[in-house]
Amino acid sequence: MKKISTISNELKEWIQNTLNSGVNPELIVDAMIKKGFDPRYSYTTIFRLIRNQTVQTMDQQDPYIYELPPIAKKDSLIQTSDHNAIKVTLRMEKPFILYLDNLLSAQECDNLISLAKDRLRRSQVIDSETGEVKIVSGRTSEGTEFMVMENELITRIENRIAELTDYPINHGESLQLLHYNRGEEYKTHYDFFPESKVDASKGGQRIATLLMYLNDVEAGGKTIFPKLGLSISPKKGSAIYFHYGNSKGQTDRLSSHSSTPVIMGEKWVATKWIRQGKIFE
Ligand code: PD2
Ligand code: ZN
Repeated sequence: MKKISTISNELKEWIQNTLNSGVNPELIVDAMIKKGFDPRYSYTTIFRLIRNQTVQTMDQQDPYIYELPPIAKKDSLIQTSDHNAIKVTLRMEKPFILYLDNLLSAQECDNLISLAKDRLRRSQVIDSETGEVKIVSGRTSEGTEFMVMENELITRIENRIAELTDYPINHGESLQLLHYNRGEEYKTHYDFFPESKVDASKGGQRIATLLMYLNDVEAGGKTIFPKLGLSISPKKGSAIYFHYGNSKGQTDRLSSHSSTPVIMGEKWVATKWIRQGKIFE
């Protein structure tokens, strides 16, 4: 079988981050060879990355074209029919990011946590190369999901998110709840799918994330955007909205983000991923 001798941008970034975290380069070369990469190509690629030399990738895409999402036209105090004091406390344009205070009430946060507590299981990730769903060491949290409109609380929150973002409920995936104990983290990743895994019959690409903080974390557990130098500390009831997909089907690589290890206390978040099109009728 012919050996692979090109890498994707995503794999290149993963190798770079892994090298930066101090992993032995030989181990990375071995892993590449096991995955079917040409041995000579694997060694050369790693040497070039260590020496900060250019490595061509197969999917060097055109520059991302920024389009403002519907939420961008809202002002600094946002009202929805059931909740009237969502406050925009930070706004970034490229990529488009909002930090929203008071999206959920303290009672809603507590109720979400108690509903999730009995159904937690180890979180999985989508492999950015293959699209496969799997358990990995880079995501050590536990989580669960609520079906769209599963109960009165979920429906109320989903209606609020739809009004806030101007994307109807059926563009939203099921709400995910994540729980991180001390030491747990979610390493740098993108929320969008690899292009080959975008399924037009299921709403297509993910274009935005709303990440809601359900408790205050004593230390650690920040959401960071390493390419932007942006770091957000969880505050109960607040949320960040970030947008990374445009109408041309492009995705914004500046949106890579992570959750740093919890140092003291625990961390609870709820994530709503929004897709370009309808997931259901
Ligand atoms: O818990 C977080 O801060 C976090 C960070 C990055 C959650 C997600 N990504 C996610 O759910 O995609
Ligand atoms: Zn994420």
